[in-house]
Amino acid sequence: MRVLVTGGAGFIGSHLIHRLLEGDHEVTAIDNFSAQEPARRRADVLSREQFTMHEHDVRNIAQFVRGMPHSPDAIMHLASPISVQESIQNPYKYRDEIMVATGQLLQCAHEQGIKRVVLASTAAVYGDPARVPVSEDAVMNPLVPYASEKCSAECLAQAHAEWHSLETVILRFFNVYGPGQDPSSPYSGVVSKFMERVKNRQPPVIFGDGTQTRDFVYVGDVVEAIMRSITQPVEPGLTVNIGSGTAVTIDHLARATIALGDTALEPIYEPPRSGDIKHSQADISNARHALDYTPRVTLEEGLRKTWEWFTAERKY
Ligand code: UD2
Repeated sequence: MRVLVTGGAGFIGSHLIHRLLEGDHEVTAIDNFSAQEPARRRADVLSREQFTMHEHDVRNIAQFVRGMPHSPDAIMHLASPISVQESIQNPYKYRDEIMVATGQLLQCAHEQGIKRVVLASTAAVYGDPARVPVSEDAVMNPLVPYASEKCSAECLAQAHAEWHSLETVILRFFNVYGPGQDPSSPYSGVVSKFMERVKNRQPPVIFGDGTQTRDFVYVGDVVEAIMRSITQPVEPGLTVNIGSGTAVTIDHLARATIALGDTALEPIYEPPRSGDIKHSQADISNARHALDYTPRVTLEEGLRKTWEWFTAERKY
C-alpha cells in the first residue's frame, strides 16, 4: 500500500514507519520537526528507499496532499500536539493543529479519492469516566482544550464517514510509552520522565499522591493496532480504545522504575497538575473484536525494554 503518515518523525510515527517499511509498504511522511533534535535524528535513521520524509506543517496538509505525485491509499494522521497542560495555556494552538488541520485533511482525502483515514485520538475524550474500564460508548466529557479539539476532530471524521463513505478509523490511545519517547519537554509522558530522572540518580517527581491510575500501552502494541486499522476491512467510522486494558498507579510506576535503576531512591510528591484526571483504564473488547488487536507486551517487559533504550546510547 501507499501510506501517508503525518507526524512521521514523532515517537509513534517513527516506530510505525519502521513497521510499514518491513511490510514493504511505500511510505511518505510529513513532520514539522517541532520536537527538534530527536525528530531530526529519527528522520535520518529512517532514510531508506520506498520512504520520503518532508518538512511540512500539518496546518497546510491539503496543499501537501494535492501536490503528491500519486495519491496514497491511506493516511495515518498522527501529527498533533499532545499535552493536556499545554492546551490549557495555549488553546488556539490546539484548535488549529488538531481540529482545523484534521478537518482540512478529511476534506482533502475526500476530494482526492483517498479511501481510508486513520486518526489518532485519545482517552482524554472521556475526561474522568464514571466507571473504568471505560468503553467507547461512554459519554465524551472533555475537560481541557486538548480533549475537546480531539472530540471535534472525531466528530468531523464521523461526518465524513457518513456523508462521503470515507473509511475513517478513530483510535483512542491511552498512555503510550516505549523506547524513543523524548523526556526533554515539560509535557513529556510520565514514563520517559521517570526513566530520565532515575537514570540520572534523581528521584521521580509524582504530581499528587500517586494513587491516580493510567493504562500504559507499549508502543509496539500500538503500532500493531495501527497496522491493522490501515490494512484490514473496517466499518467506516470505527472507533476503538487502544490501551493495555490494565490500570497502574503512578506510585507503582515510580517504584518499578526505581527498581530497574537498582537504586534506593524515594519518589518526591508535588501538588497535582491542573486538568489531570484521576483514573483511566481501557475496555479493549471492541478493538479485540474489530481489529483482532491483542496487547502482547506486559508493563514489566515494556518498562525493561524502555529502560534498556534510555540507558544505552539512545538511537531514535
Ligand atoms: C497522556 C498523553 C495525552 C493523552 C492521554 C490519554 C502524553 C505526554 N500525554 O496524558 O496526549 O493521550 O495520556 O490518556 O503522553 N506525572 C507525574 N510526574 C511526572 C509526569 C507526570 O506524576 O513527571 C503524572 C501526571 O500528573 C499524570 C500521570 O503522571 O497523573 C500521567 O501523565 P502524562 O503527562 O504522562 O500523561 P496524561 O495521562 O496526562
